Amino acid sequence: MKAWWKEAVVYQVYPRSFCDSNGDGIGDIPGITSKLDYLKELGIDVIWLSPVYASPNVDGGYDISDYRAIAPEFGTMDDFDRLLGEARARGIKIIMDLVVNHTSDQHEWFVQSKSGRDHPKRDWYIWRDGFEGQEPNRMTSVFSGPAWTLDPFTGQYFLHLFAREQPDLNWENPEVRGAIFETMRWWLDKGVDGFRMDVINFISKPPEALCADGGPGGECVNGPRVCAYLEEMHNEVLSRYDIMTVGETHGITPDDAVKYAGYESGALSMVFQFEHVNTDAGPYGKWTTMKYSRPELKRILSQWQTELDGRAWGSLFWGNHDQPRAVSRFGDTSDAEAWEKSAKMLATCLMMMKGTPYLYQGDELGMTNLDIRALDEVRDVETLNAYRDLVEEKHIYTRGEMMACIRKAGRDNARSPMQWSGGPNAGFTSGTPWIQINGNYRDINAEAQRQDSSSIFRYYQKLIQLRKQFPVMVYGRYEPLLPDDDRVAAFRRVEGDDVLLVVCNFTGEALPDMELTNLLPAQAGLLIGNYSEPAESLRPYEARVYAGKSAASGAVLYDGR
Ligand code: TEU
Ligand code: CA
Repeated sequence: MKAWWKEAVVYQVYPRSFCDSNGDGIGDIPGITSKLDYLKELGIDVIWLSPVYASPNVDGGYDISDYRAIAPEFGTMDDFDRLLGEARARGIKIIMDLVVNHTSDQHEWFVQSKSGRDHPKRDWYIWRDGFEGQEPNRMTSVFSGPAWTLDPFTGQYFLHLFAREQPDLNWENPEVRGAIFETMRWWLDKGVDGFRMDVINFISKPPEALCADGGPGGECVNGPRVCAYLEEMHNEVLSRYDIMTVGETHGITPDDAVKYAGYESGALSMVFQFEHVNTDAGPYGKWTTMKYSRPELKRILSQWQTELDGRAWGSLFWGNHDQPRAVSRFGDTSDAEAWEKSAKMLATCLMMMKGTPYLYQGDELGMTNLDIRALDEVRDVETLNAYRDLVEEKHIYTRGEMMACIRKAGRDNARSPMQWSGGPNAGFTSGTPWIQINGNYRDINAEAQRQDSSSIFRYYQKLIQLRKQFPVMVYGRYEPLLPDDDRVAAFRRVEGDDVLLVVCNFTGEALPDMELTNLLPAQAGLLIGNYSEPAESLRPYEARVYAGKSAASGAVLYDGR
């Protein structure tokens, strides 16, 4: 079935780093509004807005203290309404970040919950007695250290799967669910077009994981009632609006994706899976300098395409505000040529697979990782906690080793300000930016790329236009090709007798032995590619897409014009 959100291209805005309108060094909502024409020019359909709610900002706004207020540093509710209206006037939809696995510890609900063991909101969070004067069990938080923190006033521990300033809500309590659903309706009635749901498969905790027995605790992903809660959310809220929803779901299999977002009975439009961005993890998770595995990446991408076929709609992304920059990670930044070619190749591969593509701000310019040299340049709580844990407490890494891991994998890499121009502060702010600006902004910026018809920006723009022109790019079946050749991602998209052939060279080598001719569809024309001169065989990081027909017929899908 067709749906607008299957045809859409989504662009993620991380507000703090997008555009600062008033010179306080912090990106804000009027700043986003001022860049809508830029986004329209790029051609995107939907903005995923990372949190703009009131927040003490311990975790970049993912610690919310009031779900119905805008953080003053981002603007006012009037500013938000104006953004929504101006976006709509340009045909751009906005989806909000829904962060309801946890709140901030400053949220009124938590303040009340911790005010006394008998408070009616006590049970809105997850409280346990300690075990022999220690944490209830040995469960650890995603952000290092114990997942339990003692509240000295009431003498019990509360659960936090992330920072201790992010207590987990108790979804078992129907009042909690009711309050969340009401908030969701409030935003939808205002006119937002859906939600990206933060760690939504963490909301149901297996009872064993919470045992106060001093044991190991347990995994809180894909718990026993996730589906039940999502179904309830669907009935109470989602099914009443024409919206899109995407669940952030770490640690899922394709079968889980079908449970949460299947065509038949899934509550959500789609989910994000993360397997393909975990092939460069090591014994200490993301904190390693290991390169990603090309064969693994290829296998995973292809497997998700194949396994979701006919069962669930997929989502496509190379990065987001939690991941390093795509071109630094999966491409090649060793010289200007490799940078440009590999960024365009990644864009091609992403946009040509089946699913809704999500671009992260700055990826359309090929923005790269930050060169963080000192710990006091780090802003991200996950990174700072991991440093304390792995360097200071466990002595697993030396300072220098950990700094190398941070440069490769830290979340600040994606959070440096948008590079709008080669002018002061990259055109992001007239003040002092809250986080350092990438030193390469004079070479890599929006102003320069808008003036250059062969830029990465113009290439993304063309890919997005093609997606509107060729329904096979959206709805076509995915057919893997050359499964044993790790150097390339090669596949077909097929819809009726329309065929696209996609070949992406993930290596920095020319591939003279790669035979393309026998893969070509009938009446093939080159739809898009990242080299301007034709050539027989694939060049370093070359990407090519041919459009044609499944058999020689009178019709031509694309005649090269
Ligand atoms: O991320 C969930 C999450 O698990 C991440 O912490 C991820 O594992 C890690 O950052 C990878 O480097 C979501 C948000 O996207 C993230 O920004 C929040 O910090 C987190 O939830 C808590 O709300
Ligand atoms: Ca500002």
